[in-house]
Amino acid sequence: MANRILEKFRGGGKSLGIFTHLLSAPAIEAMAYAGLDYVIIDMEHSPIGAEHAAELVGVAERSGLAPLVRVDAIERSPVLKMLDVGAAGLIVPQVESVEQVRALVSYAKFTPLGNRGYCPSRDGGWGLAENYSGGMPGYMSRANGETLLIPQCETAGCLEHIEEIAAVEGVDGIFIGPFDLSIALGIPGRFDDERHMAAVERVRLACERAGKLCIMFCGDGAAAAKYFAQGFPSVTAGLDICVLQSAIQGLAGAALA
Ligand code: 3PY
Ligand code: MG
Repeated sequence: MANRILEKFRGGGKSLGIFTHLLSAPAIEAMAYAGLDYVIIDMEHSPIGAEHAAELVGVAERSGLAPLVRVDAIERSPVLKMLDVGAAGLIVPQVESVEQVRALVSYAKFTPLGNRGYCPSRDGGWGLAENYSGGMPGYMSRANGETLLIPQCETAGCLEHIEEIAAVEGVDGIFIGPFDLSIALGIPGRFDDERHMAAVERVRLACERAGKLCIMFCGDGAAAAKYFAQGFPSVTAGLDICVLQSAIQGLAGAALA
């Protein structure tokens, strides 16, 4: 299935996504009608496990949203499992070093880029999906080109080496985690601080120079519009449970005013 975030990036377009912590199939289906390109199933900051995440990958895909998964460790097992079940891309948190990024490439990309292990899996329709039409070599090279490996920049180590990390072959983009980045900079939650804004722009430029996708996370549509205007090709705007909460708070406020 077409990877909407990648297609938009290659075409010079903007893509918009959201994190899900509701972990609900109907919620993902409902979001697909609302004009988003992708959903990030969050294994880092939610209790979701691999089996449930795999089901939601299928739900998102059938609804027309590119299913991204944020894994919860820089390890072979979660990377391989989520790619095998058909994630269109992986976001990897708390990356600190170029060495960790090279290890991730070896887990996530087939040879010649890496050392991803192979077994017939849902991702290739167990050998019968469209992306398997060129047989095993065709599937492997398509998976390498179309499945996104996206480390997060949210630690001091990653920021310090961001130009080198963004340029690593096999890295498809960088996802900025503004909360953890602000903690790393010693200014928790101060996204308007010049040091935070400079770090964010540094990551964006590193990606632009390397020809890689750069995804910014923020809390709402107005902030997303600002980041698109700054030149980000993709923005993840919010967390579905917070969007729901804020809509209900608005409703209650209007009803009880
Ligand atoms: C951060 O802001 O630290 C993130 O990882 C976004 O979820
Ligand atoms: Mg984070």
